[in-house]
Amino acid sequence: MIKISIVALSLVTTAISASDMSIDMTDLQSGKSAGTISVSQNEYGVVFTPNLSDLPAGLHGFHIHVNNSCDSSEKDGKTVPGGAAGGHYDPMKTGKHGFPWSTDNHLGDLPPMYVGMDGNAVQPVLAPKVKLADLAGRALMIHAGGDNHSDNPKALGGGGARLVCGVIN
Ligand SMILES: [Cu+2]
Ligand SMILES: [Zn+2]
Repeated sequence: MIKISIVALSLVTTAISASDMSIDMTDLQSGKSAGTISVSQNEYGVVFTPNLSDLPAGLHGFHIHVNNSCDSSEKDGKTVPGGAAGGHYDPMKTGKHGFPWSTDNHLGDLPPMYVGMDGNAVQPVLAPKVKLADLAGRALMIHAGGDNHSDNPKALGGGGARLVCGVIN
């Protein structure tokens, strides 16, 4: 009887430690908190569970960007909010934006983030190719526009400006 309880307890402990990395997300315009995204791994991939508010309703491009920074950068004399996060995480050097479940594109290409009419994002996103180990030292980025998972007609899914960002330590 005692042995069974110990096994049960260790299963619970494992379940907790494999989940609940929480990432603080910042609104790049205001510099204020937009909420958090908690991250966990299961047999199907990594699940990103947002708890975000005050965002424009609709679908937003959502990616892992390569650098562990949400700072602005300068491009052609203009300030780019979140620019220091760099491009989409692409360890295989594919140079291509695509679907979250195909292998010939950026590993950082995630399914889009859905924001409800109330401006809140609570719907979890499942990324089938990603492992927790891919996340450390990167940034999570939510874009102003959607994502067609292609470089046409616009590069990187066409999501445009960087809206919300969080560093993953
Ligand atoms: Cu992005
Ligand atoms: Zn991409």
